[in-house]
Amino acid sequence: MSRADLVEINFDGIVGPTHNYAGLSLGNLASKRNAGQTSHPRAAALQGLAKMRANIALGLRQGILLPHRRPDTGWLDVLATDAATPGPLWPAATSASAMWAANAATVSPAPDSADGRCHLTVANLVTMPHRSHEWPGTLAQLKLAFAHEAFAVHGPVPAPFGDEGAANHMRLCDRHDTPGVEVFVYGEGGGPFPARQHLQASGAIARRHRLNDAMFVRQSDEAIAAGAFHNDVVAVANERVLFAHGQAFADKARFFAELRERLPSVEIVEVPAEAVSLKDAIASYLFNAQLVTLPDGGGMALILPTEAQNIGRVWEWLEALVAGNGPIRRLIPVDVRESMANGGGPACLRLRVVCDPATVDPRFLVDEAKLDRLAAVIEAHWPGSVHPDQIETLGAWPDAVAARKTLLEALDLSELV
Ligand code: SUG
Repeated sequence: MSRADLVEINFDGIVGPTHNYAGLSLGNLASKRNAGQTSHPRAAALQGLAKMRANIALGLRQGILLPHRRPDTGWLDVLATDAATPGPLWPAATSASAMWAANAATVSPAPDSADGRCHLTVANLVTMPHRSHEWPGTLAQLKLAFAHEAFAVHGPVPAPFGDEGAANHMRLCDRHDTPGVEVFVYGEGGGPFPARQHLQASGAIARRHRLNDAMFVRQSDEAIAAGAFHNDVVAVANERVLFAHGQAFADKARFFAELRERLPSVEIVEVPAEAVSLKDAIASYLFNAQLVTLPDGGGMALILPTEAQNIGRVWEWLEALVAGNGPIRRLIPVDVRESMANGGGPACLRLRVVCDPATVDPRFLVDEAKLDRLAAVIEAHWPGSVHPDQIETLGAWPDAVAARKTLLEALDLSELV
């Protein structure tokens, strides 16, 4: 069974005007390392747009998700004793973390579901306070973008079961439009850093999405301890290819054997720890790549952060990989340095949805001309730089709120204000 109208669309989160380095994410080494640095929201958003342009030029379909209203004064009103006076909760209320769209939702395309609909469950992101208040803003967008009856958009899995969306979910299939095996990767607590994805949450999503074929795979404790706060820092899948670090999973022998049984055509490209250590994998973010199928039989390409070129051992390994006869034929480095400094590579910035583009609200789809319009708004209204110490002084930050409003107006999406 295949449906030729179904294609993969990458929905990238646009970096909001409040993008800053407040060091909020325990277990995310880049976020801790860069805490207190000056960020550049305008450059960050433009880097994101440049990545989208490059993907459109490759012949890929592109969508967007919008920044949320930050600071989230509604959230502060509930939590802070004096919501008008900046205090310790302000950095968490001000974070532009919704840019990492891989954490927006878990998406199960129509061919995988018993009811033939594409299911989306918004991620609750309960583990990190600064991300725990993203889901209402994300859900509002998903309900608009995917209002067509081809989709079923679900609310979050209830707390305390942590769910971080597509960052811990991989889909393996012969082609995007054929039924796939959905792999949910969860962590167990007990290590130095929190395990953000809980098995109970993954199980609930698989049931709710009425999946015909789902697997639950434990992330290795070493990976979490080394800084892989999401599975997409050490593994990525596309169609029949799984590209993963040798230490990504707790019991890889069992996982790989079972996967081969369920999808005999699967090709597992494993990077052994002897070639690239977990430390180098996390420093270079080579797995936080968009592994995409190029149109017209061009094979697959890895769209990875330029940081992957900075570690000789990593880049040499990748060059040897594409020189061989495997399914991954091209390496395409992209500069998303501002997002990387908070632990978000090219893959973190996008949410993949396999669907018929005609069923998506066109306001969430972009082409070159629309990206030009968005770039003009960002150039004119996004701050050039922000230091986290300014967050207190900026308080309710009316300029940031107004900047986002201008962007929404440019997209005819004022109902999200
Ligand atoms: O949740 N960083 C994000 C990065 C998310 C990356 N996404 C994926 N791997 N899919 C996080 O840790 C840092 C914010 C700060 O420190 O200011 C932050 O939230």
